[in-house]
Amino acid sequence: MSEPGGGRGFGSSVPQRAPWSLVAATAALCLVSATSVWTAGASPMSREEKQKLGNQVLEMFDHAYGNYMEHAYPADELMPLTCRGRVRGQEPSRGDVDDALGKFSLTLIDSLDTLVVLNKTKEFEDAVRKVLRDVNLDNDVVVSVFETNIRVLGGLLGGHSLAIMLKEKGEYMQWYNDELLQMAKQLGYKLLPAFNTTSGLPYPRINLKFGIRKPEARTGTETDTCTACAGTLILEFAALSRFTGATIFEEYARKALDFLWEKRQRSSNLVGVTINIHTGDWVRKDSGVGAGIDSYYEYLLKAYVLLGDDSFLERFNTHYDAIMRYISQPPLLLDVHIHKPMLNARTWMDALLAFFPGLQVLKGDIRPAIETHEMLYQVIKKHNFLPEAFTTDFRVHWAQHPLRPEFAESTYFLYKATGDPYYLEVGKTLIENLNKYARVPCGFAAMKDVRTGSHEDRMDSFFLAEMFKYLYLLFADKEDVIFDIEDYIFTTEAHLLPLWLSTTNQRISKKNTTSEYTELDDSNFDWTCPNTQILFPNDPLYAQSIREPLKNVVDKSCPRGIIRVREESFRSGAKPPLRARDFMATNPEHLEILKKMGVSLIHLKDGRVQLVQHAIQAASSIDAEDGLRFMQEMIELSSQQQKEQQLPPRAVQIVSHPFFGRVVLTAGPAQFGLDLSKHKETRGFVASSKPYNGCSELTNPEAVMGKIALIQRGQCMFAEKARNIQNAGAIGGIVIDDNEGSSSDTAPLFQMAGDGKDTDDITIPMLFLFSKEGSIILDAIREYEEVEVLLSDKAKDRDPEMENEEPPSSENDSQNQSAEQIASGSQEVDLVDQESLNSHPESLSPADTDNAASISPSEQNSNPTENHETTSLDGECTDLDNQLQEQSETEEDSNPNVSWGKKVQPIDSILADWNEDIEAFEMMEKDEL
Ligand code: DMJ
Repeated sequence: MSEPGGGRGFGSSVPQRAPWSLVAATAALCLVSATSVWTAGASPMSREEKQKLGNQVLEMFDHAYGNYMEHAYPADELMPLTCRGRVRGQEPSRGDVDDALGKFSLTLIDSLDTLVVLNKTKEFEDAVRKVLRDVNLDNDVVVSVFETNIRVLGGLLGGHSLAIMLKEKGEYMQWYNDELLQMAKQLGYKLLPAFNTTSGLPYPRINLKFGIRKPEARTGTETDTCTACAGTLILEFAALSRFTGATIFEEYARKALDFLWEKRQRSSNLVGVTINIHTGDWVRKDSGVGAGIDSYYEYLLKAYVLLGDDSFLERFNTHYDAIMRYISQPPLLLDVHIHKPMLNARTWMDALLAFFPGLQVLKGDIRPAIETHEMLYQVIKKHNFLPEAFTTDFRVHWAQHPLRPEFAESTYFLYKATGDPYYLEVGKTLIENLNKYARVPCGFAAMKDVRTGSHEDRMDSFFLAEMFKYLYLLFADKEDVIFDIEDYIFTTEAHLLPLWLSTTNQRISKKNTTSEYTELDDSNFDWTCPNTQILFPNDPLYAQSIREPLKNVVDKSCPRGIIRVREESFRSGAKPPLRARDFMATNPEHLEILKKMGVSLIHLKDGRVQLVQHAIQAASSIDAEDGLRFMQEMIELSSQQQKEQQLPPRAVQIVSHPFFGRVVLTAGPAQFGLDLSKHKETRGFVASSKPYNGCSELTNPEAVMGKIALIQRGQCMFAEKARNIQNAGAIGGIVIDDNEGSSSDTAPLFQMAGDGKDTDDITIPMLFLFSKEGSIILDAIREYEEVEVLLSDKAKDRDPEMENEEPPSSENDSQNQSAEQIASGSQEVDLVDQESLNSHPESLSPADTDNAASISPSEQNSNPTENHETTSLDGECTDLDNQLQEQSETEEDSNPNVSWGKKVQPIDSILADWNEDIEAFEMMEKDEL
């Protein structure tokens, strides 16, 4: 076992112990030398260009931070569309995502060390004073322990780390006397009651004022937490212990990590997504590197770097080996089951896994990092941002994008590792897309739907904590940062902790950690600093040569074709006796088969049918397994069905001054009037109709003539409103919800149904806005009088002329139950989910009602593509390739900004490329669970 690291001192080298740790420390010393060996490949970027981009990042940060401080502070977050602060309790609840908000000026604290990285020392000094003056950590609010740790505790510690660095330099922060650290300690003590479980795993939530147990706490009844939630504490808690000398924090975080390690699945060495904090049983047994697990792995490796404890590296390496064996299917990273790791648990990936290439750089495993990063970049090029989830054939699964920084983080680390200017170009694209699609007059707005370009009224604090740091550092030379970034490690929220902590207050004895490391075979693991000569064996085009074969992976993928199937995961020749797609609830033979498989069918009052499996009731274990397979298929079909029923949202884009297309609102479509899909759009000034409900002949036809009429929802059918405004000469209509406070951020969109009669007479486009989005237009009218909007299916690029006019403003998962869960207990599938029937009940047409009642699994799969996909594989791949090409061309036509090429790879070559996968896919089609 090696000794912990070197002494304190800025500019001194990182710990002088295991040379391996040199690369782990953000690839600081070893990999950075690759920058200087780079000689060819993508065109190098000039110093001027890098500086220009760096300055652009600074201006963007000012826009985001300035607007937060001006319009939101002291609230936790900025709502950039309505230009105000998000105060918990005053806005409709968004569920778990609100648990990050503790009424403690979250964004300010999360931004502290970003200010120093971006060389805004004066602003940092002001911000620290504000935190000390204004922030209260004793609010009666239930917050997430995980989020509070990484954002607030991490933010305070990052702020403290840089405050003492600045003080030592002698110019700024001379008055500082560890006040941020005292606050961090106070917060640390507030979080400790969460660890009062027999396992040592923390409760997921805590009341900042009342803790866990007190009746006023309103929390403490939870039984489960996510692995990342329990396993992402060690950096902040250990730093707190080492800074203050109070060892209890590091002890608690270590104990939680020890427990997770003990509970890893022993044959696969993987961990599940959620765990019972009392029993230690895995609640969700699917395992990946994204949501729910991500930073657990990150913290094992980084804990080794920061604390110099080899046991963390051994654990990380053991998990990493398992990840590369089971989850990594280059360029994909796909979830598997911890007990059956050869079995994929889903066919989509989430955006959080985009941090993983960065972690692989830290580990020194560059090739798979380059591959996955390139795949992600192609998804981004297609949709401008990484959707929250996307399928293995790179289609959007969840369309939101809350301005997550993970991809920028990996881009930064890959640039550090390879020195390849390609990654600078990638960063430039990220900057352009943020400015083009997410920038609004009052900050940057999360994307509600990357396909339409519509926004959510939300700018998360991690956008300031992480995105701007990584983008700035990507283009910065050493002299552009006022301290040596390589003396620090980034936490998962990109807060900076100094590496000298490894030798400070090391009073935590290793007796607290498990002692079984001797059992582990670590012969595969490299304990030496990766040599850049080996990483890039005299070949400056190394990274490019890895990326090149992946260039068309997104455009030309054969749907699901690149899932590697592990043949041993299937019983030979096994397939469920009844495929979900063939099932008919009225067929007695099918019902008999269901019974044998332990699946019962429940007819619900509303006409839906529900399937429930009790494995124990199956005729045999083989039948139980068949039942499990059938249920999994049914879940997939049901989810597909729900998606197909959902009409994509439409966009209302405000194009007049001062918005210039920058604000895009999510709107619901109508089942009548002009269909805005497929490139159709209507542009015009808006005018309120009189009467506002539009339920009778308008009394102000002159005001709405040739304009887009605003009408309030309620009191008559949507179609009636449409006819009245059309008769008055309106060229379109926007119905605004009369339920105050409603928003597409929190309520499901629906389509406005007709009135059950023929609606062919309605020819103007009609869209629906919830009240919050509607009030953005109403406020704009009040302020600017003339407000012009564009109604379409997808936000259009801003008018270049307008861009010239206006310089950038400087003012300021239920369906992922694991196989084991199903086998051991029961699972249910609703064939038709009420919420996905998107015609609003207020005016549900008879046709919709019929449709809802008659949906059955056998009808639902009548789509010839789907049937084709599962029957004839070779033909399928060819056909799907053509379909994808068509789809790709259509999207390209509709969006001039889409930059992926039309270069058509010969079909033979695609087939050759994927031959192996096609065979595997064929196997999967026979036996897929
Ligand atoms: C950040 O808060 C942290 O990086 C966390 O680990 C997961 N991701 C969010 C931002 O996407």
